Amino acid sequence: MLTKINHLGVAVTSIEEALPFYRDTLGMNFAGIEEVPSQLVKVAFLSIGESKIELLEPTSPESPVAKFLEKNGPGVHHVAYGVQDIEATIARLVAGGTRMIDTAPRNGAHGARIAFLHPKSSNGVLTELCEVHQGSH
Ligand code: CMX
Repeated sequence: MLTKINHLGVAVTSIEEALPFYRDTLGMNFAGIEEVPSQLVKVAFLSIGESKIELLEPTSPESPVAKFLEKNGPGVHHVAYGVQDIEATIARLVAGGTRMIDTAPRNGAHGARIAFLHPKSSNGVLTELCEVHQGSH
């Protein structure tokens, strides 16, 4: 069902301020910034080998990431798993009693189709399913 960890999401108050640590101090490859209006966030992508980090900066006080920062401060926000068939994975999770935030996929950054599980159903870890197609990240 899951193929690998696709990325870790890290909530930051400012991508501009956080980026030098990941890009310059850790030496990760910086692949650009994209706004995801449906999630009210701006996202910076960094990679090292197969592994990716997304820095998430809220674009509105209504953003889930703004609420997370208010409550917890900056830090790890979610774990995203790659899946081959997101509809089938959602259906399997729902059938098993998992509480989903998204019962239908929505568009994430880089053309991926994504869906979040509720952290109450995943031991307090906000969990994302991520169906990525060839040519996107
Ligand atoms: N990790 C773990 N727990 C989280 C969390 C996170 N990232 N965000 C919220 N929670 C917890 C809260 O601590 C709270 O727990 P308690 O009830 O024990 O206090 C509970 O979830 C409800 O949180 P809330 O602050 O009251 O906020 P909301 O109910 O308004 O929203 C949630 C919570 C998870 C439904 C919402 O944040 C959401 O829909 N998240 C998914 C979408 C998202 O985060 N998008 C940004 C990522 C963009 C991308 O990668 O593309």
